[in-house]
Amino acid sequence: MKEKNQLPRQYRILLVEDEPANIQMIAGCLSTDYILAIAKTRKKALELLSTSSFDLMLLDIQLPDGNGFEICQQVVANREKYGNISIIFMTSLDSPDDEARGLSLGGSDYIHKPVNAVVLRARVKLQIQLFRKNELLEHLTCFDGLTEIPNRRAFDDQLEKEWHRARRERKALSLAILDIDYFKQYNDLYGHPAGDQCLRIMAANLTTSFVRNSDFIARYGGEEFAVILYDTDLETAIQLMEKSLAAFIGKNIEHQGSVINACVTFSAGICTATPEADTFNNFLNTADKELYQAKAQGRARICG
Ligand code: GH3
Ligand code: MG
Ligand code: MG
Ligand code: MG
Ligand code: MG
Repeated sequence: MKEKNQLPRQYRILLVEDEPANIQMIAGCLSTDYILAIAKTRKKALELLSTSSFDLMLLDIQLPDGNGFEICQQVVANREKYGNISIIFMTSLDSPDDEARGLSLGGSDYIHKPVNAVVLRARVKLQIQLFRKNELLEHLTCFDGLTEIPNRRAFDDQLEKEWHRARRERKALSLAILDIDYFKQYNDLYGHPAGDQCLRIMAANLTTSFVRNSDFIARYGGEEFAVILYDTDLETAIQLMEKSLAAFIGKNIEHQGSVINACVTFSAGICTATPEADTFNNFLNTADKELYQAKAQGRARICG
């Protein structure tokens, strides 16, 4: 399957190895096809893992200041910090017990030293291919294929996460549900492909309207979108959404079937949860009710 809108990228490998001769041989083997970083100690490996992102780690077990099993355990237990890296052990510990241990700790492969260059290249290539497939699968699971923004599933996960974070950190959390006005008529008048294009423009407009790292936009379903604004009170959320609506109207997408305007507009309902009040279940419902109000009051507006 071809990856959409994604240029092939160079994969990054972290080599954790303390023997100069091994480093030289492995670097010679891999550095033309991959971006390679080298750590000679456990300390350096963990430091590099927490400051840059890698796709694969080739992990020696016997290191001057610790061992590879510990590194693997630490990475697997702290994925948020160290990322979704694949791990290949590469070691002279060749007992079945050690090999089984490495694999049970989360290693994807276990290579015995001395390493054969051809075998190493083949095994690394295989792990990178698996990594790529996982990446693609993750993308397909969480992103909407039409607009290339997060989908409903990703939204549900994010909302729950942000809800708990807002409680913990005692912050306000705003949620907006948006719905394109008279979109059925738009499809009827201009055709489904034009409708699809309109949805893409809507998504792109939201992407440029909400730029903070913590802002989260999603296609909620059909012609409905959702925006999660962390640490944002109702007044600010409404202001931001008004701006986004104005920018969208400014795109001037002709819509002769719209009763209110000659161009495409949207309506939005916003709800803000404060740490002490509200329950999670009411949250989405309230935003939905506000959206209904915006529609009832004439559309192309924000209610909250
Ligand atoms: P309102 O102003 O009350 O929101 O009216 P509306 O016509 O926008 O609402 P309605 O729910 O009647 O219609 C939504 C339309 O959105 C109907 C459906 O065909 C269209 N739609 C949903 N998903 C897609 C899509 O992926 N592509 C296109 N082109 N249209 C879609
Ligand atoms: Mg060693
Ligand atoms: Mg709708
Ligand atoms: Mg509807
Ligand atoms: Mg609609």
